[in-house]
Amino acid sequence: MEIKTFRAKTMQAALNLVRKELGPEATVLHTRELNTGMLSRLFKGQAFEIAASSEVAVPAQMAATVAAEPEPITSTIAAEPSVDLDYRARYREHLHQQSEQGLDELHMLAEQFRERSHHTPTPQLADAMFQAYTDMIESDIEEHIAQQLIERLQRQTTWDLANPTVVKDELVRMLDGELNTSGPIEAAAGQGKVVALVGPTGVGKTTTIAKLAANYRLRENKRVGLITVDTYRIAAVEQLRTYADIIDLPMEIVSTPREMREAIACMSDLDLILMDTAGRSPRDEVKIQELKSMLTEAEPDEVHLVLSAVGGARSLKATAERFATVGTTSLLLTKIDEATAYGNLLSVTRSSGLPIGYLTDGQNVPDDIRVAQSRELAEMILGTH
Ligand SMILES: Nc1nc2c(ncn2[C@@H]2O[C@H](COP(=O)(O)OP(=O)(O)OP(=O)(O)O)[C@@H](O)[C@H]2O)c(=O)[nH]1
Ligand SMILES: [Mg+2]
Repeated sequence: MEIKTFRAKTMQAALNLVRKELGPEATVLHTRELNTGMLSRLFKGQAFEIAASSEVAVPAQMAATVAAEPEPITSTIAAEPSVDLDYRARYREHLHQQSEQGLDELHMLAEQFRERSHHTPTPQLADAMFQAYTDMIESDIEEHIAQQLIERLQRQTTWDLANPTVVKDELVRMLDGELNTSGPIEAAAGQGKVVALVGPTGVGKTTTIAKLAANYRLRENKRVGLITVDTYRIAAVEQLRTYADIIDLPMEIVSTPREMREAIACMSDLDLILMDTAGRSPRDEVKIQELKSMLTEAEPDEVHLVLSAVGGARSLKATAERFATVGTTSLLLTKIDEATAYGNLLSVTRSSGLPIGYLTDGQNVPDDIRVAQSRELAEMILGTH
């Protein structure tokens, strides 16, 4: 039996999600209001959760209980075949009432928000701000950042801030101005530019090296070499070698600082040397130090910290902080295709102060990579892309 959970700012919106995903016959198993505390409701906005299933048939007895008492019912409900249609009708009626009540409460909150604001040229102003604020929270932008952005917006007087579209555009413009991108790797002929990719395990370092190598070699006709310092796993070396063979690139395997010096010297007349490294847990201080001594030997021109966009803001920030010791110069964000919201990326760019170089959005080599653009990133982060 599959039970899915849906969340939205209103009960109606959550119900719509249920219908859209599971169809009109979906059975609602449980509803609850999130952020019920006054403060969390004010700052996170109102939110409702519905657990539903398209497979569960609720027994009559249990259904009666649900209709009378809409408390959480867990996935232990017996999947008996007797569907109580009357229950469904009554329960939908109940939800409908709840959703209307939910809307009233949302308006009440918007009213309170408006009263708190010192700059309210029109009554709609706070509504538009409130909407923008809750949208940002839904896009996983951290609360303190969302508050700060709203405050910055409120200080602007030249814009029609009662208009939600203007508010959105203005937020995009603000983030576009704030986000720093580094542009593509510049690989001048014969300069032997060394670019290392570092990061936690499994984030896509090797795959991204292959994408970069293939693009620079096959599309830009650059002379590219590969170095791998990932000698901990035989499979890791083989993975890179497979790509090196397909793209027809020289590859060196390095396991000591001396070998590193030799490998770099050997490839120094190429245009670009891409260096793959072993995934490191940001908590493993010893391994991070090992990586640091290898990189000290290689003296890379650029060190891209590869981070999966699926990670939460806190863990991304902590990872960037730990890897800063190896001399990271930019961020490379992978698995953009797997993430559902991108507010976390704003947190890590702010905390690390590093520019963003590339985004990758799939497993296909060499296609699923692009140079990061601040405008696109701003729209992604605000959920308007
Ligand atoms: N969906 C998606 N998958 C990706 C992306 N980039 C890499 N992957 C996949 O992520 C998995 C791990 O990729 P690797 O390139 O081996 O990751 P790594 O960072 O080199 O891993 P370690 O060397 O073990 O630390 C593979 O299945 C890749 O195909 C991406 O942008 N999107
Ligand atoms: Mg790897």
